[in-house]
Amino acid sequence: MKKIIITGVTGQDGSHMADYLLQNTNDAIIAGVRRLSVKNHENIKHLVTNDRFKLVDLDVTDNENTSSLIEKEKPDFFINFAANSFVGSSWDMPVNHMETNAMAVLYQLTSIAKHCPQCRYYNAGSSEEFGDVISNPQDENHPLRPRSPYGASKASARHIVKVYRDSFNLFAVQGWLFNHEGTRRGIDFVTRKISNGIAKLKKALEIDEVLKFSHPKPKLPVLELGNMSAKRDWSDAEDFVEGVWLMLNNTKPKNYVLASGETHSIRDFVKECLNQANIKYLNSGEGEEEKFTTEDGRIIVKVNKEFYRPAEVSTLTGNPTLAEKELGWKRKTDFNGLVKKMYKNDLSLLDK
Ligand code: F7E
Repeated sequence: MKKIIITGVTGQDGSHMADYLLQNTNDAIIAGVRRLSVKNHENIKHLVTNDRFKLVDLDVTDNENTSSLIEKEKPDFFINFAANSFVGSSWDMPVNHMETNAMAVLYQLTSIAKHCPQCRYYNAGSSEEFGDVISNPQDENHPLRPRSPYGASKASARHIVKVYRDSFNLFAVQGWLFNHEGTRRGIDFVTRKISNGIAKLKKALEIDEVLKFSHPKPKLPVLELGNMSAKRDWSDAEDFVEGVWLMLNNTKPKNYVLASGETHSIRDFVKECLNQANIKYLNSGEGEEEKFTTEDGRIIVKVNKEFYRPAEVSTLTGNPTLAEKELGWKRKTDFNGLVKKMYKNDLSLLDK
Protein backbone atom coordinates (compact mmCIF):
# COMPACT_ATOMS: atom_id res chain seq x y z
CA MET A 1 0.00 0.00 0.00
CA LYS A 2 1.49 3.35 -1.07
CA LYS A 3 1.14 6.58 0.88
CA ILE A 4 -0.27 9.62 -0.90
CA ILE A 5 -0.35 13.03 0.74
CA ILE A 6 -3.02 15.33 -0.71
CA THR A 7 -3.20 18.96 0.38
CA GLY A 8 -6.28 21.13 -0.13
CA VAL A 9 -8.47 18.07 0.33
CA THR A 10 -11.51 20.02 1.52
CA GLY A 11 -11.59 21.92 -1.78
CA GLN A 12 -13.04 20.90 -5.14
CA ASP A 13 -9.93 19.32 -6.68
CA GLY A 14 -8.46 17.76 -3.52
CA SER A 15 -11.73 16.06 -2.61
CA HIS A 16 -12.26 14.72 -6.16
CA MET A 17 -8.64 13.49 -6.16
CA ALA A 18 -9.24 11.63 -2.88
CA ASP A 19 -12.45 10.07 -4.28
CA TYR A 20 -10.65 9.04 -7.47
CA LEU A 21 -7.69 7.44 -5.67
CA LEU A 22 -9.82 5.60 -3.14
CA GLN A 23 -11.87 4.16 -6.00
CA ASN A 24 -9.03 3.38 -8.41
CA THR A 25 -6.08 2.35 -6.21
CA ASN A 26 -5.51 0.44 -2.98
CA ASP A 27 -3.35 3.23 -1.60
CA ALA A 28 -3.66 5.18 1.65
CA ILE A 29 -4.52 8.87 1.58
CA ILE A 30 -3.05 11.26 4.11
CA ALA A 31 -5.20 14.34 3.77
CA GLY A 32 -3.65 17.62 4.89
CA VAL A 33 -6.26 19.99 6.30
CA ARG A 34 -5.79 23.50 7.66
CA ARG A 35 -7.12 23.79 11.21
CA LEU A 36 -10.12 26.15 11.34
CA SER A 37 -12.38 26.84 14.30
CA VAL A 38 -15.39 26.24 12.04
CA LYS A 39 -14.75 23.12 9.91
CA ASN A 40 -15.36 23.21 6.15
CA HIS A 41 -15.47 19.42 5.61
CA GLU A 42 -18.59 19.26 3.41
CA ASN A 43 -16.70 17.81 0.40
CA ILE A 44 -15.02 15.03 2.42
CA LYS A 45 -17.66 14.09 4.95
CA HIS A 46 -18.36 10.86 3.02
CA LEU A 47 -14.67 9.86 3.33
CA VAL A 48 -13.92 10.25 7.01
CA THR A 49 -15.01 6.69 7.91
CA ASN A 50 -12.79 5.14 5.22
CA ASP A 51 -9.82 3.24 6.77
CA ARG A 52 -7.57 4.36 3.92
CA PHE A 53 -8.31 8.05 4.52
CA LYS A 54 -6.54 9.88 7.34
CA LEU A 55 -6.87 13.56 8.17
CA VAL A 56 -3.81 15.43 9.45
CA ASP A 57 -3.36 19.08 10.42
CA LEU A 58 -1.38 20.90 7.77
CA ASP A 59 -0.91 24.58 7.09
CA VAL A 60 1.11 24.69 3.87
CA THR A 61 2.47 28.16 4.71
CA ASP A 62 4.18 26.71 7.80
CA ASN A 63 7.55 25.25 6.82
CA GLU A 64 8.02 23.47 10.16
CA ASN A 65 4.59 21.82 9.95
CA THR A 66 5.21 20.77 6.32
CA SER A 67 8.66 19.33 6.84
CA SER A 68 7.77 17.35 9.97
CA LEU A 69 4.80 15.76 8.16
CA ILE A 70 6.96 14.81 5.17
CA GLU A 71 9.78 13.51 7.39
CA LYS A 72 7.34 11.41 9.44
CA GLU A 73 5.25 9.96 6.59
CA LYS A 74 7.87 9.76 3.81
CA PRO A 75 5.07 9.61 1.19
CA ASP A 76 5.30 7.91 -2.22
CA PHE A 77 3.24 10.71 -3.79
CA PHE A 78 2.60 14.30 -2.78
CA ILE A 79 -0.26 16.08 -4.56
CA ASN A 80 -0.48 19.78 -3.78
CA PHE A 81 -3.94 21.22 -4.36
CA ALA A 82 -3.79 23.64 -1.44
CA ALA A 83 -3.93 27.14 -2.87
CA ASN A 84 -5.53 30.48 -2.60
CA SER A 85 -7.32 29.93 -5.91
CA PHE A 86 -9.57 32.98 -6.26
CA VAL A 87 -7.89 35.18 -8.87
CA GLY A 88 -10.13 38.17 -8.09
CA SER A 89 -8.91 38.35 -4.48
CA SER A 90 -5.24 38.19 -5.41
CA TRP A 91 -4.97 41.96 -5.86
CA ASP A 92 -6.32 42.45 -2.32
CA MET A 93 -4.07 39.82 -0.71
CA PRO A 94 -1.05 39.38 -3.00
CA VAL A 95 1.34 38.33 -0.23
CA ASN A 96 -1.02 35.59 0.91
CA HIS A 97 -1.22 34.31 -2.70
CA MET A 98 2.58 34.21 -2.97
CA GLU A 99 2.96 32.46 0.38
CA THR A 100 0.22 29.89 -0.18
CA ASN A 101 0.80 29.21 -3.88
CA ALA A 102 4.58 29.61 -4.27
CA MET A 103 6.46 29.60 -0.94
CA ALA A 104 4.53 26.51 0.17
CA VAL A 105 5.82 24.66 -2.92
CA LEU A 106 9.37 25.57 -1.95
CA TYR A 107 8.83 24.24 1.58
CA GLN A 108 7.39 20.99 0.21
CA LEU A 109 10.15 20.41 -2.34
CA THR A 110 13.04 21.19 0.02
CA SER A 111 11.60 18.65 2.48
CA ILE A 112 10.98 16.03 -0.19
CA ALA A 113 14.54 16.43 -1.54
CA LYS A 114 15.86 15.95 2.00
CA HIS A 115 13.61 13.21 3.42
CA CYS A 116 12.08 11.21 0.54
CA PRO A 117 13.58 12.07 -2.87
CA GLN A 118 11.79 9.08 -4.45
CA CYS A 119 8.40 10.77 -3.78
CA ARG A 120 6.50 11.77 -6.94
CA TYR A 121 5.28 15.35 -6.64
CA TYR A 122 2.46 17.26 -8.37
CA ASN A 123 1.71 20.95 -7.99
CA ALA A 124 -1.50 22.47 -9.34
CA GLY A 125 -0.55 24.81 -12.18
CA SER A 126 -2.96 27.11 -13.94
CA SER A 127 -3.85 28.57 -17.35
CA GLU A 128 -3.66 31.94 -15.52
CA GLU A 129 0.12 31.58 -15.92
CA PHE A 130 -0.35 32.17 -19.68
CA GLY A 131 -2.29 35.37 -18.90
CA ASP A 132 -1.89 37.91 -21.66
CA VAL A 133 -1.83 35.28 -24.41
CA ILE A 134 0.02 35.81 -27.69
CA SER A 135 -1.33 32.79 -29.62
CA ASN A 136 -4.37 30.52 -29.61
CA PRO A 137 -4.79 27.81 -28.48
CA GLN A 138 -2.21 27.69 -25.68
CA ASP A 139 -0.07 24.59 -25.39
CA GLU A 140 2.94 23.61 -23.26
CA ASN A 141 5.23 25.94 -25.25
CA HIS A 142 3.22 29.14 -24.75
CA PRO A 143 5.22 31.70 -22.70
CA LEU A 144 4.21 32.59 -19.15
CA ARG A 145 2.69 36.11 -19.15
CA PRO A 146 0.59 36.31 -15.96
CA ARG A 147 -1.88 39.19 -15.50
CA SER A 148 -2.68 38.78 -11.79
CA PRO A 149 -0.77 38.25 -8.54
CA TYR A 150 -2.42 34.80 -8.54
CA GLY A 151 -1.02 34.00 -12.02
CA ALA A 152 2.40 35.29 -10.97
CA SER A 153 2.37 33.08 -7.87
CA LYS A 154 1.60 29.98 -9.95
CA ALA A 155 4.29 30.92 -12.51
CA SER A 156 6.82 31.30 -9.64
CA ALA A 157 5.85 27.88 -8.34
CA ARG A 158 6.40 26.46 -11.84
CA HIS A 159 10.00 27.72 -11.82
CA ILE A 160 10.56 26.29 -8.35
CA VAL A 161 9.26 22.88 -9.47
CA LYS A 162 11.61 22.89 -12.48
CA VAL A 163 14.64 23.96 -10.43
CA TYR A 164 14.08 21.17 -7.88
CA ARG A 165 13.39 18.60 -10.59
CA ASP A 166 16.61 19.49 -12.41
CA SER A 167 18.80 20.00 -9.33
CA PHE A 168 17.83 16.94 -7.30
CA ASN A 169 16.51 14.62 -9.99
CA LEU A 170 13.03 14.67 -8.43
CA PHE A 171 9.88 13.42 -10.17
CA ALA A 172 8.20 16.81 -9.80
CA VAL A 173 5.58 18.16 -12.22
CA GLN A 174 3.09 21.00 -12.53
CA GLY A 175 0.33 20.62 -15.12
CA TRP A 176 -1.43 23.61 -16.65
CA LEU A 177 -5.03 23.12 -15.64
CA PHE A 178 -7.46 25.31 -17.54
CA ASN A 179 -10.72 26.25 -15.76
CA HIS A 180 -12.40 23.23 -14.22
CA GLU A 181 -15.72 23.31 -12.50
CA GLY A 182 -18.43 21.13 -11.01
CA THR A 183 -20.85 20.62 -8.18
CA ARG A 184 -18.16 21.25 -5.55
CA ARG A 185 -17.04 24.57 -7.06
CA GLY A 186 -16.92 27.50 -4.62
CA ILE A 187 -19.89 29.85 -4.88
CA ASP A 188 -17.82 32.93 -5.87
CA PHE A 189 -16.40 31.42 -9.07
CA VAL A 190 -18.36 32.60 -12.05
CA THR A 191 -19.76 29.22 -13.21
CA ARG A 192 -21.18 28.28 -9.81
CA LYS A 193 -22.39 31.84 -9.25
CA ILE A 194 -24.36 31.50 -12.50
CA SER A 195 -25.70 27.96 -11.91
CA ASN A 196 -26.75 28.90 -8.38
CA GLY A 197 -28.23 32.24 -9.48
CA ILE A 198 -30.25 30.70 -12.32
CA ALA A 199 -31.50 27.88 -10.05
CA LYS A 200 -32.76 30.55 -7.60
CA LEU A 201 -34.33 32.43 -10.50
CA LYS A 202 -36.08 29.25 -11.67
CA LYS A 203 -37.60 28.77 -8.22
CA ALA A 204 -38.70 32.42 -8.13
CA LEU A 205 -40.32 32.06 -11.55
CA GLU A 206 -42.30 29.06 -10.31
CA ILE A 207 -43.76 31.24 -7.55
CA ASP A 208 -44.20 34.02 -10.10
CA GLU A 209 -46.34 31.68 -12.20
CA VAL A 210 -48.63 31.10 -9.22
CA LEU A 211 -48.90 34.88 -8.71
CA LYS A 212 -49.28 35.66 -12.40
CA PHE A 213 -52.33 37.89 -12.00
CA SER A 214 -50.74 40.08 -9.31
CA HIS A 215 -50.08 43.71 -10.21
CA PRO A 216 -47.36 45.02 -10.36
CA LYS A 217 -45.42 41.85 -11.14
CA PRO A 218 -43.10 40.77 -8.31
CA LYS A 219 -39.37 41.52 -8.68
CA LEU A 220 -37.12 38.62 -9.56
CA PRO A 221 -33.68 37.84 -8.06
CA VAL A 222 -31.02 39.58 -10.17
CA LEU A 223 -27.69 37.89 -10.92
CA GLU A 224 -24.92 40.52 -10.96
CA LEU A 225 -21.78 39.71 -12.95
CA GLY A 226 -18.57 41.41 -14.05
CA ASN A 227 -17.03 41.12 -17.50
CA MET A 228 -19.39 38.91 -19.51
CA SER A 229 -17.17 39.02 -22.61
CA ALA A 230 -14.23 37.19 -20.99
CA LYS A 231 -13.74 33.74 -22.52
CA ARG A 232 -12.64 30.63 -20.71
CA ASP A 233 -11.91 26.99 -21.54
CA TRP A 234 -14.13 25.09 -19.08
CA SER A 235 -13.99 21.40 -18.18
CA ASP A 236 -15.26 19.09 -15.46
CA ALA A 237 -12.92 18.91 -12.42
CA GLU A 238 -13.60 15.17 -12.14
CA ASP A 239 -12.03 14.63 -15.58
CA PHE A 240 -8.94 16.57 -14.53
CA VAL A 241 -8.02 14.57 -11.42
CA GLU A 242 -7.60 11.52 -13.65
CA GLY A 243 -5.22 13.55 -15.85
CA VAL A 244 -3.20 14.54 -12.78
CA TRP A 245 -2.85 10.90 -11.74
CA LEU A 246 -1.72 9.97 -15.28
CA MET A 247 0.95 12.71 -15.11
CA LEU A 248 2.19 11.31 -11.79
CA ASN A 249 2.43 7.80 -13.23
CA ASN A 250 4.07 8.81 -16.48
CA THR A 251 7.41 7.29 -17.51
CA LYS A 252 9.11 10.68 -17.08
CA PRO A 253 8.35 13.88 -15.18
CA LYS A 254 6.72 16.16 -17.75
CA ASN A 255 4.19 19.02 -17.58
CA TYR A 256 0.98 18.81 -19.62
CA VAL A 257 -1.95 21.07 -20.47
CA LEU A 258 -5.37 19.75 -19.44
CA ALA A 259 -8.20 21.56 -21.22
CA SER A 260 -11.26 21.04 -23.41
CA GLY A 261 -9.86 22.84 -26.45
CA GLU A 262 -13.02 25.00 -26.65
CA THR A 263 -13.60 28.52 -25.40
CA HIS A 264 -16.89 30.12 -24.32
CA SER A 265 -17.73 33.56 -22.97
CA ILE A 266 -19.32 34.14 -19.57
CA ARG A 267 -22.36 35.29 -21.61
CA ASP A 268 -22.44 31.85 -23.34
CA PHE A 269 -22.48 30.15 -19.93
CA VAL A 270 -25.40 32.33 -18.81
CA LYS A 271 -27.32 31.59 -22.02
CA GLU A 272 -26.74 27.83 -21.82
CA CYS A 273 -27.78 27.79 -18.16
CA LEU A 274 -30.98 29.73 -18.96
CA ASN A 275 -31.67 27.23 -21.77
CA GLN A 276 -31.16 24.31 -19.38
CA ALA A 277 -33.63 25.97 -17.00
CA ASN A 278 -36.05 26.49 -19.88
CA ILE A 279 -36.24 30.22 -19.13
CA LYS A 280 -36.95 32.47 -22.11
CA TYR A 281 -34.86 35.65 -22.12
CA LEU A 282 -33.78 38.72 -24.06
CA ASN A 283 -30.12 39.78 -24.07
CA SER A 284 -29.38 43.45 -24.85
CA GLY A 285 -26.86 46.26 -24.30
CA GLU A 286 -23.08 46.29 -24.27
CA GLY A 287 -20.37 46.61 -21.65
CA GLU A 288 -21.71 47.98 -18.37
CA GLU A 289 -25.17 48.34 -19.96
CA GLU A 290 -25.52 44.68 -20.90
CA LYS A 291 -28.45 42.85 -19.36
CA PHE A 292 -30.72 39.83 -19.61
CA THR A 293 -34.45 40.32 -19.13
CA THR A 294 -37.52 38.09 -19.08
CA GLU A 295 -39.82 38.34 -22.06
CA ASP A 296 -42.01 40.72 -20.02
CA GLY A 297 -39.01 43.04 -19.46
CA ARG A 298 -37.91 42.26 -15.89
CA ILE A 299 -34.12 42.27 -15.31
CA ILE A 300 -32.63 38.88 -14.36
CA VAL A 301 -28.91 39.38 -15.11
CA LYS A 302 -26.99 42.66 -15.14
CA VAL A 303 -23.42 43.97 -14.95
CA ASN A 304 -21.93 45.27 -11.72
CA LYS A 305 -18.52 46.94 -12.15
CA GLU A 306 -17.55 45.77 -8.67
CA PHE A 307 -16.79 42.37 -10.22
CA TYR A 308 -14.40 43.76 -12.84
CA ARG A 309 -10.72 42.98 -12.25
CA PRO A 310 -7.85 45.49 -12.36
CA ALA A 311 -6.38 43.44 -15.24
CA GLU A 312 -8.35 40.81 -17.11
CA VAL A 313 -7.26 37.71 -19.00
CA SER A 314 -9.65 38.22 -21.90
CA THR A 315 -9.49 34.80 -23.52
CA LEU A 316 -8.05 31.36 -22.81
CA THR A 317 -8.20 28.22 -24.95
CA GLY A 318 -6.09 25.20 -24.08
CA ASN A 319 -4.63 22.63 -26.41
CA PRO A 320 -4.80 19.20 -24.70
CA THR A 321 -3.33 17.26 -27.66
CA LEU A 322 -0.08 16.28 -25.93
CA ALA A 323 -1.86 14.90 -22.85
CA GLU A 324 -4.29 13.01 -25.07
CA LYS A 325 -1.49 11.54 -27.18
CA GLU A 326 1.13 10.76 -24.54
CA LEU A 327 -0.99 10.09 -21.44
CA GLY A 328 -4.08 8.71 -23.15
CA TRP A 329 -6.16 11.30 -21.24
CA LYS A 330 -9.62 12.16 -22.57
CA ARG A 331 -12.31 14.33 -21.01
CA LYS A 332 -15.78 12.82 -20.61
CA THR A 333 -17.96 15.88 -20.02
CA ASP A 334 -18.48 18.62 -22.62
CA PHE A 335 -19.52 22.25 -22.07
CA ASN A 336 -23.30 21.69 -22.23
CA GLY A 337 -22.99 18.59 -20.02
CA LEU A 338 -21.05 20.60 -17.44
CA VAL A 339 -23.59 23.45 -17.36
CA LYS A 340 -26.43 20.94 -17.04
CA LYS A 341 -24.73 19.06 -14.20
CA MET A 342 -24.03 22.25 -12.23
CA TYR A 343 -27.52 23.72 -12.76
CA LYS A 344 -29.31 20.47 -11.83
CA ASN A 345 -27.18 20.15 -8.69
CA ASP A 346 -27.97 23.69 -7.55
CA LEU A 347 -31.66 23.19 -8.25
CA SER A 348 -31.72 19.99 -6.19
CA LEU A 349 -29.87 21.71 -3.31
CA LEU A 350 -32.61 24.37 -3.28
CA ASP A 351 -35.26 21.63 -3.26
CA LYS A 352 -33.60 20.12 -0.19
O1 F7E B 1 -13.54 33.88 -13.36
C1 F7E B 1 -15.18 36.62 -15.18
C2 F7E B 1 -13.82 36.89 -14.57
O2 F7E B 1 -13.35 33.56 -10.90
C3 F7E B 1 -13.66 33.49 -14.71
C4 F7E B 1 -9.58 29.47 -10.71
O3 F7E B 1 -9.87 28.11 -10.51
O4 F7E B 1 -9.52 29.17 -13.08
C5 F7E B 1 -10.13 29.94 -12.05
O5 F7E B 1 -9.83 31.31 -12.19
C6 F7E B 1 -13.93 34.71 -15.58
C7 F7E B 1 -12.98 35.89 -15.35
O6 F7E B 1 -12.21 31.94 -12.49
C8 F7E B 1 -17.71 37.45 -12.74
O7 F7E B 1 -13.46 38.26 -14.78
C9 F7E B 1 -17.35 37.84 -14.82
O8 F7E B 1 -12.65 36.42 -16.60
O9 F7E B 1 -14.63 31.87 -12.27
P1 F7E B 1 -13.50 32.80 -12.17
P2 F7E B 1 -10.74 32.34 -13.00
O10 F7E B 1 -10.36 33.70 -12.58
O11 F7E B 1 -10.67 32.05 -14.46
C10 F7E B 1 -8.09 29.26 -13.16
C11 F7E B 1 -7.61 28.33 -14.24
C12 F7E B 1 -7.42 29.06 -11.85
O12 F7E B 1 -6.30 28.55 -11.78
C13 F7E B 1 -8.06 29.68 -10.67
O13 F7E B 1 -7.58 29.14 -9.46
O14 F7E B 1 -15.24 35.20 -15.26
N1 F7E B 1 -16.32 37.08 -14.38
N2 F7E B 1 -18.21 38.08 -13.84
C14 F7E B 1 -16.52 36.80 -13.08
N3 F7E B 1 -15.79 36.07 -12.21
C15 F7E B 1 -16.26 35.96 -10.95
N4 F7E B 1 -15.58 35.20 -10.05
N5 F7E B 1 -17.44 36.59 -10.56
C16 F7E B 1 -18.20 37.34 -11.41
O15 F7E B 1 -19.24 37.89 -11.05
